[in-house]
Amino acid sequence: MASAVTQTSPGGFRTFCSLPPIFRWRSHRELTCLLAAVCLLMSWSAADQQDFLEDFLKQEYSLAKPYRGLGFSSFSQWDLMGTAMVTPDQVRLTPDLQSRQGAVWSRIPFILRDWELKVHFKIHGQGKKNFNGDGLAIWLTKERMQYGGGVVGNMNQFTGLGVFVDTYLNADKGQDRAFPYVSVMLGNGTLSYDHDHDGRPTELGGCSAMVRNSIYDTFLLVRYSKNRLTLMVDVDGKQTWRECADITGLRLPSGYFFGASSATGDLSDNHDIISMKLYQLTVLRTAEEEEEEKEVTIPSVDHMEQFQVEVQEEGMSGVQFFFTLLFSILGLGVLVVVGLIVYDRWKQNRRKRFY
Ligand SMILES: [Ca+2]
Repeated sequence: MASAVTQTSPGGFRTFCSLPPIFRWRSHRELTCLLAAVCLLMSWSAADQQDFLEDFLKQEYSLAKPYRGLGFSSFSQWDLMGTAMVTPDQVRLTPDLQSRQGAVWSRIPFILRDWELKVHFKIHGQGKKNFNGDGLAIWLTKERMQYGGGVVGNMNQFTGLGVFVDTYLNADKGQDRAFPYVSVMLGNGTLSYDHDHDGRPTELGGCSAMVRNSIYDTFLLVRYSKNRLTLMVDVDGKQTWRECADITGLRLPSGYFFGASSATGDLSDNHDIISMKLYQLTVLRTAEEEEEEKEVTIPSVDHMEQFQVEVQEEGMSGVQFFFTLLFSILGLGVLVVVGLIVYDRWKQNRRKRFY
């Protein structure tokens, strides 16, 4: 899973086919081997999704330099909120100052089935280790441009996916894991993110990642295909993806919005998004898989009861009940009167015919 970008090397194919240098094939067999190798290489890059083809990049869902018109132009696909500001090198969600909140949100509802989001970000500040906060989050949610909900610059009880890069340990008992900590949560509109416990009660998976004040470029990768969500990190300057979370049976409706947000409290950091690049993946499905992947309207994770939301019929309030009863009685009264009039006329007509 977390194999390296550099691991997709054609060396194995050469051995298998005993090929001479690529452009000097002499026989039909060698040409077939070369074509097979090329096809396999391409399927590797699609299957492992380590080596992106530019063809898959979807500009309309991506945020990258030079951020032209971002946040103010009607042509931009993104909106800024709170303290977020654009500089030539990054979108700074918060500066290294106390009590700031900022976000950037896509304007376009997201409808692709199989995708990867590669996020290049940077968290840095003056504070010493453990005297910084609070982190940033990446979103794919039904709601957008919400403010002040206490969840890393977004609302609580969100509907959809949240990936948190938590740089400050809030919980008393958290010594079993190192911070910063990256984690995934799926909100269904009723679940709450527990900030005081670093989101642990609703966490689906996660890992420690030393992303703060790093000398290396730091990246996150979120992949979603066939109801499986994989989260990977590349934070050690090795240009390899390390698996962080892998969740199967995760059902995510379409039409949601990508976003990134951040918040500082008493402690602070600069939280920068350098790019968010969305890649469409080409994935083949069997008929059974198609059947299995029915469209959903509420996010859920299979075999996890806390993620099943009963859609309840809204009950009538007292006032609604009173008026329903009143109009029913009035309606019935009108019907009775009309009925009596019709009956009376019918009787009169009948009498006239007899006389
Ligand atoms: Ca925290």
